[in-house]
Amino acid sequence: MNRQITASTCCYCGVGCGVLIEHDGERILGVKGDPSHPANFGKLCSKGSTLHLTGDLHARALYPQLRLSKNLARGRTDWDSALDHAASVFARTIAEHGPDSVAFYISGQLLTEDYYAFNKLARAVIGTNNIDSNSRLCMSSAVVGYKRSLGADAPPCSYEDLELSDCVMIVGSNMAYAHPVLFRRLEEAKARRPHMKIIVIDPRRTDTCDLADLHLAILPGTDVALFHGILHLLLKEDWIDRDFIQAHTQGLPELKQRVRDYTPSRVSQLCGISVEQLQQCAKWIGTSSGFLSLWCMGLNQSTAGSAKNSALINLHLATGQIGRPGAGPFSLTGQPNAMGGRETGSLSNLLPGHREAGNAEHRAEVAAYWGVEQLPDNTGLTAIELFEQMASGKVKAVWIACTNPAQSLPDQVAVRAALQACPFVVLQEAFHTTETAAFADLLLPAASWGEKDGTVTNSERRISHVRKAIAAPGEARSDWAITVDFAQRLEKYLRPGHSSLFAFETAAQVFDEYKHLTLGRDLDLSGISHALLDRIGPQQWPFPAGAREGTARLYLDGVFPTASGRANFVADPYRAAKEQRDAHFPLTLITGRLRDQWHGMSRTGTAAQLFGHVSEAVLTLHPDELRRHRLRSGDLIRLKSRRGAIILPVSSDDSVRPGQAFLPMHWGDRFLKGGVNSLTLPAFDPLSKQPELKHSGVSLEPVCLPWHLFALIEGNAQQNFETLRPLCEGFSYVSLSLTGRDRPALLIRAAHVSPPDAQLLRDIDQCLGLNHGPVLAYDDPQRSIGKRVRLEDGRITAIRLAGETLARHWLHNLWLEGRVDEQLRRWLLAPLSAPPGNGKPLTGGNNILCNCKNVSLGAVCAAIGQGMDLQALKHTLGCGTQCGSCVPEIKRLLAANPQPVAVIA
Ligand SMILES: Nc1nc2c(c(=O)[nH]1)N[C@H]1C(S)=C(S)[C@@H](COP(=O)(O)OP(=O)(O)OC[C@H]3O[C@@H](n4cnc5c(=O)[nH]c(N)nc54)[C@H](O)[C@@H]3O)O[C@H]1N2
Ligand SMILES: Nc1nc2c(c(=O)[nH]1)N[C@H]1C(S)=C(S)[C@@H](COP(=O)(O)OP(=O)(O)OC[C@H]3O[C@@H](n4cnc5c(=O)[nH]c(N)nc54)[C@H](O)[C@@H]3O)O[C@H]1N2
Ligand code: SF4
Ligand SMILES: [Mo]
Repeated sequence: MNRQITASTCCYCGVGCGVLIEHDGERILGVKGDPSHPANFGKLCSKGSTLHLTGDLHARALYPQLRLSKNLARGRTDWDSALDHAASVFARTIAEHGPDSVAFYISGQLLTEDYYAFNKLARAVIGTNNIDSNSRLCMSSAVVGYKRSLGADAPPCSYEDLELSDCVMIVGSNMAYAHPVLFRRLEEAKARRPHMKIIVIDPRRTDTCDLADLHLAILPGTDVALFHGILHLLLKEDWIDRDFIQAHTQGLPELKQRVRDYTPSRVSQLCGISVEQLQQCAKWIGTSSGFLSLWCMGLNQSTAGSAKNSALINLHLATGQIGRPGAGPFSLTGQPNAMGGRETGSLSNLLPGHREAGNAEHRAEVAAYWGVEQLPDNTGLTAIELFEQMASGKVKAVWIACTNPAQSLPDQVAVRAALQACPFVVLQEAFHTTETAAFADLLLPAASWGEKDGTVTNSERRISHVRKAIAAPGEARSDWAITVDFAQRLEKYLRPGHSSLFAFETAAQVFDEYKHLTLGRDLDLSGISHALLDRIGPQQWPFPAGAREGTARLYLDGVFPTASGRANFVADPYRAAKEQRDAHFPLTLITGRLRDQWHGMSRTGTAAQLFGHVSEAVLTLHPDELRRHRLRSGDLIRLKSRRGAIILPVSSDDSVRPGQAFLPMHWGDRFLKGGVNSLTLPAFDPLSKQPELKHSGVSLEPVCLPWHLFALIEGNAQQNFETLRPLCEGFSYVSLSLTGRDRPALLIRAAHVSPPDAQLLRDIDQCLGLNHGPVLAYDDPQRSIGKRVRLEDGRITAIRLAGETLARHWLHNLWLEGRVDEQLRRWLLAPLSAPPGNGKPLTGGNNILCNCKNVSLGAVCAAIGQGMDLQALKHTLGCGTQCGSCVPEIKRLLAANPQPVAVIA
């Protein structure tokens, strides 16, 4: 076998780590961190280091599929027929209803070249600004924040600043989970320079708080009040930089007026924190020599997202903490190329090169470069509006690429109705399994990680060359190539007789055309090419032609890209989140990330190992809330908002405050019936149009679902998923996950008011391989109880419990251990179902704390019980020694179980 290494980047988060892909030209065999990549210097987190285990081919979209009517199933077709059909439908729709009757909804996970091709297609060929991306759900408040406060959409800092700062404030970001490799860097910096203060501002006590000197658990949505309260104190104590303010800013007088009312006592009340905490926070910010802030979705995903961003940047302007090492407002980008999307103009209101679609001069510049008469001046639709207009019938054809809106947009009931109503839905996807795929009239298979060539920009403005290691499976093609091919076909209808605007043959050519649109702009990257990146490695923009290296920091001279050259203080008032808790919906639901899952789980959900840390969808509530609702951990409840309801188990966790609840964002309808975003609200920020995904008002209701189902089947998890999930559709509660490591299995839990008819259960058993062969079964139809286990080669290979499922933990564990004993045979053939141990979850839990070394929570707890400290745990169990993602959690366990003080005799 011919083993090769290809240097590329990780396809997950905006840290943008370099990876070395090990492959044989056909299959990817392993991944390692790239020691020479300046984003990670060889480190990877639990997601990056398991990339080669994800992306099961059974889940991949391999061939174009088309259906000619909504009530038909899609059938396989070829690329020519698929794209000809798409071009004719788009052309007809545009001819009959105008260019704004079609739309594109794309993604921060596309490469820069893909984005550029889509933009040129929408704006130059079709003449619509209806092109928006999932970055609308992610970064658009940061875009507005930077532009309003500083004049351009540019994070001014570098990762290195995390090491050079004296006070790092992490706001609405759970870096330990969402930007882990960067968090490791901060941990190391703090260990080296313990005087560095770390402040975390998050309603929940997350793993990120493990590093904090101060955690402000503010009430959800109150950040603007907090920042104004901090500025009030900075002004009062004279912890401001008068010279900087004088020379480089404007607008402080209005802001002073505004923050006068944000007194410590008022702010402490609004935010639910103590006056002392507020004062401590202001003091560290005001008196540190280098103040850096890092933020993410806790600020952006809010109806006050733009105000939150600018109120935070105000603090940097007041203290002059910008434009020097170790200082500055540093927005962490979520997706690997959300930055590239902003650069190429992939939000409806933007144009390539940080231009505005609403600016006539900008439109004329781009039109001239593209050689078209004009660009559209109609306002384009943003994500939420786009789906509203699909529902109302105004948008009649939509092209969705590299995003899964039937999982990730808020108010799913409305989103799914919109997708259903839209006459022509094209989906360009790497995986055929997503919730959105069910709505696609045309499914186009896309190449994915390891199979594509292009560039991405990470959070610190650093552009990396993403290299292809292997060919895409089946007939999957690169995104830019699909777009270019479609554009050429559409041009025949819309620009007959003109030469093509899409004469691209390689990704490098697309990049070279695009980069000239950045010439002379704030992000000027006209000096970069794929070849240059290969020669000198990843570079930070601006990188104008002739430059020898990139730019680490912006605004060193205090000159900002505004009309006056001065940065703006922004004096927005604090406005509460849209949905406050009330008598009907007494809890605030917060949504966010898990450590080992990525968004809708199309990729991470194919690797059983990544379910080891958190195995299923659970709502976490403060112990007081459980008591108030008379619930115990594990009980099923109906969680209701004004828009929808889902059923799932609760668990007790004092990291959320009373009055709040937390649910990971990852569980869509495939993994948890209904999906998380059935509950969330589509209300958005007036400037950034970013929806308030973080907070919704919810209530809990008890449910009475006496009939339970538990099933486990070893073997082809994806295939089993696809056959079994539809059979469960009629049950009220349905939750799927994978389990195991070397022998992965699909796990199903379901519950319903009454038993299903016997045929459905037989169908389920059929799929589980439990209708024949070496199966031990006990059925009591009278009581609707049944238990079946398949035994092969002395091991359990499938399990189905129906009626009641008390034995599930015990059986799951027997399966994990590959053990079969007499006790099992006796229990299986006995009429009563009570299992040995009475059905309690296994002590310490089977949950895998350390994914790299496969160390369970139970094992770590047992070792802590024996008196081990972190070093000893690392030494004996190996946990925390590889990617380090589990170290914060281990430290928390250690803190919760103080070691006995050694007594020296
Ligand atoms: N493991 C993993 N990593 C990822 C991703 C993933 O899916 N999985 N996705 C990537 C993407 S696209 C993104 S955008 C980032 C997101 O990265 P983060 O924004 O760090 O992640 P979240 O968990 O969504 O939200 C962060 C925190 O905001 C807090 N929060 C909620 N409301 C408020 C509030 O009103 N104020 C404040 N101050 N905080 C609040 C939540 O409690 C949560 O802990 O992660 C990226 N990295
Ligand atoms: N409740 C709640 N909802 C949220 C959030 C939240 O915090 N709370 N966060 C929001 C945020 S910040 C974000 S960024 C969104 C993310 O939401 P989505 O964009 O829906 O997330 P993904 O599941 O990553 O979708 C990317 C899709 O692209 C496919 N894909 C992978 N590689 C390729 C490729 O190379 N080409 C193509 N064409 N397809 C590919 C994947 O299979 C996947 O289905 O979710 C948002 N939704
Ligand atoms: S931190 Fe993890 S997920 Fe993010 S780019 Fe690096 S390896 Fe990938
Ligand atoms: Mo995101």
